Amino acid sequence: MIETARTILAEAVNPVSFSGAGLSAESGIATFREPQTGLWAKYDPMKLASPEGFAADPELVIAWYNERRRRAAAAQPNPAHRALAARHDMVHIVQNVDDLLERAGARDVVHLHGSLTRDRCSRCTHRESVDLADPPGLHRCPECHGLMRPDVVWFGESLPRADWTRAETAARAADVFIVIGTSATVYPAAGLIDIARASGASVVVVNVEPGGAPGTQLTGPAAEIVPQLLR
Ligand code: BV8
Ligand code: ZN
Repeated sequence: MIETARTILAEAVNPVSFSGAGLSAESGIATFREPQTGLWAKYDPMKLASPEGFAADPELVIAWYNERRRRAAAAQPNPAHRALAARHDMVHIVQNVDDLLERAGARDVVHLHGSLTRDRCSRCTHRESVDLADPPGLHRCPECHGLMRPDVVWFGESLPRADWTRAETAARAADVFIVIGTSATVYPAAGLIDIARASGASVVVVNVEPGGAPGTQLTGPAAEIVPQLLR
């Protein structure tokens, strides 16, 4: 299958990548499907990653994000991040909020769901960059005194318009859409696969689990498959 996919890619004029938590799994960053480990095992990410969760217990939500920030800071880009980052001809659309693709050298990354590397005010447009290795605790906006929160998209929140537009445009223009390490369950992000296919793109799926989104299936870990696919 890898040869079929490599042929498809060799002929591609406008390949685009679309990835989820599986891209960073081999860097040691837990995916959403895995049960949260340790302290967080008793919490539901769907609740913590929501405005309701933050309103109910802002300290807990900030502690969860800061734990994830520290893990992201300690993690290293894996060979899949590096193979993607080397392809400056490709737009990389990610659902992940870590910065491993950027740390691998990628320049054109579209974060559909925001980034752990920034905080934003829950009331005004004030934003701050965050040192993932040493993130601040719960604190207030210096401009309006609103609570600062991670600059990520929570469940029930709409995606940043500019990022969505860039991703949708890229999916429509793609002739090959490489779907890496995602369960394709969260919308509207997962809808990009249908948009790409409807616009005539060939879909190549890299996932440890067979099945999932229809397309050329490359079953195996991203850190092994993606470098072979893109070399
Ligand atoms: C919106 C940022 C509306 C935060 C994330 C019912 C109730 C409430 C809401 C909804 C509902 N039905 C639908 C919705 C909408 C909801 C949604 O889709 N829910 C789903 C669960 C049904 N969507 C939203 O709420 C979105 N907003 O709709 O707003 C609106 C509209 C207009 C105006 C106002 C409002 C916002 C969704 C964004 C949520 N934020 N992340 C944070 O990270 O903390 S989502 C988060 O979960 C990720 O970003 C990602 O998108 C998703 C997890 O998916 P994956 O990345 O795929 O990870 P997962 O663990 O699921 O899968 C890993 C895959 O990798 C697996 O397939 C596995 O096999 C594979 N894998 C593992 N290891 C490897 C591997 N593959 C290769 N190699 C490996 N080594
Ligand atoms: Zn503010």
